[in-house]
Amino acid sequence: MDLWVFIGLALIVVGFVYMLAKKKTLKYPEVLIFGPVNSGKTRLFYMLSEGEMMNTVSSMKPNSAVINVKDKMVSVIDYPGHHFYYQQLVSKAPTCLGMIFMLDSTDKQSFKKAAEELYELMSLRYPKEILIFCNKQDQPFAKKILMIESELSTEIERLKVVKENDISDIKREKVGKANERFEFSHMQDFNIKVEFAEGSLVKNDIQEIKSFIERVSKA
Ligand SMILES: Nc1nc2c(ncn2[C@@H]2O[C@H](COP(=O)(O)OP(=O)(O)OP(=O)(O)O)[C@@H](O)[C@H]2O)c(=O)[nH]1
Ligand SMILES: [Mg+2]
Repeated sequence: MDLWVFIGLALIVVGFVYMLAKKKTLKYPEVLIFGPVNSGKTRLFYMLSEGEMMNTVSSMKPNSAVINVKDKMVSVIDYPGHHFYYQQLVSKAPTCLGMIFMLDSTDKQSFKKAAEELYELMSLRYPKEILIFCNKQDQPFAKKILMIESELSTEIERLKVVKENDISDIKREKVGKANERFEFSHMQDFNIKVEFAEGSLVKNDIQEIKSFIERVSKA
């Protein structure tokens, strides 16, 4: 083979390997998906990253993928709902663009734990953008968005009273307004925006999630 052809080919191969390595190490702004076990996080992850509707099983580790959002590259990370992964999520929270907090609207038992995790996150003051998605609205016993918001607010109000009187709890920032019943909109005073949406992944109802990702990616 002609020497120059060989050098040319070698340069192309080196360039290709370099670009692959760079793509792997490039860090894109992140959108986190969290929430209780079985709420639909991984199903959503595959809808966003592969555009595929698939049945999923309980995750053993986080999934991540880079997606193109209106010509911006964004990394989407889906954490298993087990509390074990909560600390990993918290370490990403200060730098992420936003978080999608998935709920199974039929699983009332999971709301208490969800409220505790939301309370903790809000007391840490990150993430600044949270979308609480009330999933599985195709199911006959799914609770509606207003009912879920009210139940979460009641539980957070209870936590607010308990934790504010806990003198060992010194690092925690205040959640909500003093002397007022907790409402998610109060978090705007601390520059935290919490939105609610409802839908069903099996019915491909993810427009509000996509709009949320687009909006936070623009920032
Ligand atoms: N009926 C119904 N089922 C859904 C919906 N979204 C997800 N599922 C199903 O719920 C089950 C759990 O979904 P996953 O996405 O695996 O749940 P997950 O939140 O990732 O769960 P963990 O990884 O265990 O934390 C799967 O069988 C999904 O197909 C929905 O909108 N309606
Ligand atoms: Mg999962």
